[in-house]
Formats: sequence, C-alpha cells, structure tokens
Amino acid sequence: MPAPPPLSLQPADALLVIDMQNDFVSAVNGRGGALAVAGGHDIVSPIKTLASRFAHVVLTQDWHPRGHISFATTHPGKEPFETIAAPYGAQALWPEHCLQHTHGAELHPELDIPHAELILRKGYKRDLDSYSAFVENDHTTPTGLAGYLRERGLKRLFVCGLAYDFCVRHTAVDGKQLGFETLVVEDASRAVDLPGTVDATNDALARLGIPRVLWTQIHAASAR
Ligand code: VGL
Ligand code: ZN
Repeated sequence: MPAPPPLSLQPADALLVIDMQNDFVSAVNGRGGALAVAGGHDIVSPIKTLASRFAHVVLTQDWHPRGHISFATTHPGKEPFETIAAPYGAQALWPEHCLQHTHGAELHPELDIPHAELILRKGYKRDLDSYSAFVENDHTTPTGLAGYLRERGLKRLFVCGLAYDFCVRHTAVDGKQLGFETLVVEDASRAVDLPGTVDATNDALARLGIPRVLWTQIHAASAR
C-alpha cells in the first residue's frame, strides 16, 4: 500500500475537536469518565500535535443540565443505551455525563490547545440533545457554528475527537450539508461502538463524499 498523500493546510482550514472532555476520555489507568470511550486517551496527544499545525481550532463541549433528555435516569425504567421516541425523533439514552460545571464536563486537562479560538457548548437545553456541533437533534435548531465559520472565512473543516459514531459523525455530516468541505480525521477519533454504529457512520460519510484521513497526512503549508 502506498503512503496516503500529504494534505497541505490552507489559510481557510479549521480543525474541529469534538467533546474531548473528562467524561468521554478513558483513563490511562483505572476508571475513565462517566461515558468513557475506549481508546479515548490515546488520541489526546495526537490531537494536540495536529492542532499545532492549524491556525484555526474550534473545541466543542457537551454541556448538559440536570434531568437532560438524553440521560437514562430521566426516564424511569429505562437503561443506558436504550432508545426512546423523543418529540423530535429517536433519542439514544446515556449514563449521566457532561453535567454543567462538573469535572466530567471539563475539557481533558492534557488537551491544552492554547490557540483554540472558540469553545462551543452544545446539548444545554434540557429537552433537546445535540450530537452535531452545527444543528441540534431536532435537525432544525442551529447552534450558530456555521455562521461563525462563514463570517470568519473558514471553508474547509477537519473533524476529530469523540465519539466517531455520534458527535464526530453528525458534525461532519451537517458541516458537509451546510456547504463546508469536510474531512474526518479517523485515527484522531474513537467510537462508542454500539451495534452497527461504526458501519452506519462509515456509510454516511462515504455517501456524502466525506473522506476519512489520517492525522499524519496533515501538514502545515509552511512545512512543505
Ligand atoms: C456524545 C453521546 C452522548 C458524543 C455526546 O460526544 O459523541 N455521545 N453525548
Ligand atoms: Zn451528551
């Protein structure tokens, strides 16, 4: 197999780092966060290195109030990873995670991307979840990110972080559908990996022409 071609970064590129928070990052040893994604800790250092090559970085932060619709505890008799019919469609249920102002909701302390320009919170409405950084789970309510990126002249998006099969997937799909050139940095992402979710993600990305790239392919323009 030939090495994948280098991707040279342009001034209008941005890196979107999705939900690299304590609750999603697995611990190096011992207990991870409330919804720890396997291998989550392995991508902290690659994302830090990758981010240093970008002039523009946006971080997202899952940010839920108590009693959030996505928490299994909000629905008596329901267990995490079951699905409910919410008014806006199917909603997967999760352990309580990323509660506002808790340690679990904080960005992982080793992430350290000082030049990140925006931290976008999402999922802050009690009765509406948001996987995507662009549009909430009703597929209607915008977060404002598309306007922010457009107003700043940012046109091509590289998406990485947690989780590949939920928030990374939906952010990439919505970004592409909103007219941004969009790529997913697959090896700087990790999946929750419920039955079928990774295959469904790969299919959705392929259908929309969203390439999956490796973080080592991505080079700062000045380095070439
Ligand atoms: C996420 C499940 C619940 C994610 C957020 O960041 O992928 N997954 N909330
Ligand atoms: Zn969440």
